[in-house]
Amino acid sequence: MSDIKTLGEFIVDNQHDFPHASGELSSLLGSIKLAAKIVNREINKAGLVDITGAAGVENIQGEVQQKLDVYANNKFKAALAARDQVCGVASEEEDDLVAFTNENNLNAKYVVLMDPLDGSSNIDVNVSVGTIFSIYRRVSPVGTPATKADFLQPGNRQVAAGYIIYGSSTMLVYSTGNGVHGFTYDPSLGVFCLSHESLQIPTDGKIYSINEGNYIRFPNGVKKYIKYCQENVPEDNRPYTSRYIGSLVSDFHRNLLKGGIYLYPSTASHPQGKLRLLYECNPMAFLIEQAGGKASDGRRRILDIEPTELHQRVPFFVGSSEMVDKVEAFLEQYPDRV
Ligand code: AHM
Ligand code: MG
Repeated sequence: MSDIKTLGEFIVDNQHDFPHASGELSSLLGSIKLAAKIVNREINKAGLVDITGAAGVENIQGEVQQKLDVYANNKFKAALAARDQVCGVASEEEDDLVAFTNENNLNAKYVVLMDPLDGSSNIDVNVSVGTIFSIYRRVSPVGTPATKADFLQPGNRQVAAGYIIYGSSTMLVYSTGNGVHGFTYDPSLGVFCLSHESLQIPTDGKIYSINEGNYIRFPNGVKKYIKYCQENVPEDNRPYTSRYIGSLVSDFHRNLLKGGIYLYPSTASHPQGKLRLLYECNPMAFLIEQAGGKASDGRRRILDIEPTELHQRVPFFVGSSEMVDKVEAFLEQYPDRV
């Protein structure tokens, strides 16, 4: 038998990476792994919706079917609460933070922020979606309920972050600040197997990912960058390639492996950008920096932004470092909007 390493084994082997490790973060990552498998199973069945009943409709057992993003939120929340390592969560699916009040949870050290099912509008058409998560040490005293301050920490204080991509294969990709590692799910064994150790994004790339339908509403610097990508004729005599799935995790994952940039700038309808700083941009920024890339709001390092609100939005440029540098240079040169 070949030497397969499972995610569980890898986490235990690398536990010494964390200062004062006592197994809590490993256990926490284990609960994310478990919820990922449950959500993966449900997503795989999504195409059967006409047979099993749509969201909001009662199924044969008399249960009301949940929307998948609500389902994913509940499963991740339950898995995180059950292992006693987390004192609270914040989620795209929750208006406010959720503080766990069980005594063991009150004594837990960590909080988790998540987008339980990003790009969920893609499910109906069988396109890849993802889960994004971000982990911090709490700043409030152990033994008390989690507070907003535990969640409003800048991204540079993340202890770990990652995503699950429910794609043609399901993968879990994460970092605890010692490189980025990817694990591919083997459904026959029910385990995530190490498939991409120490991922590094190429410093430059030829793929740009942006919703060009918003073109006329983009800042001038972004328009100039898009034109640069279209007109630029690199050595192989081709312009850059445009690839946009409309599912951040999938676009990010492809660009991480191949080299590229994902852009969600401010637009007229989303003057602060569309993506959420705390549970979409920060975890992806943490991962990309760990992989040797860069994440910016056009001027500032994403990880250095001091958050003020749970659901705060931010313009987002993430990917190969030279590509992000180029966008920043255009935005500096053309600072006006129209
Ligand atoms: P969601 O959290 O409501 O799913 O929105 C986030 C998603 C990203 O996954 C994706 O990159 C982006 O929104 C697509 O937005 P648009 O349709 O405006 O291009
Ligand atoms: Mg989202």
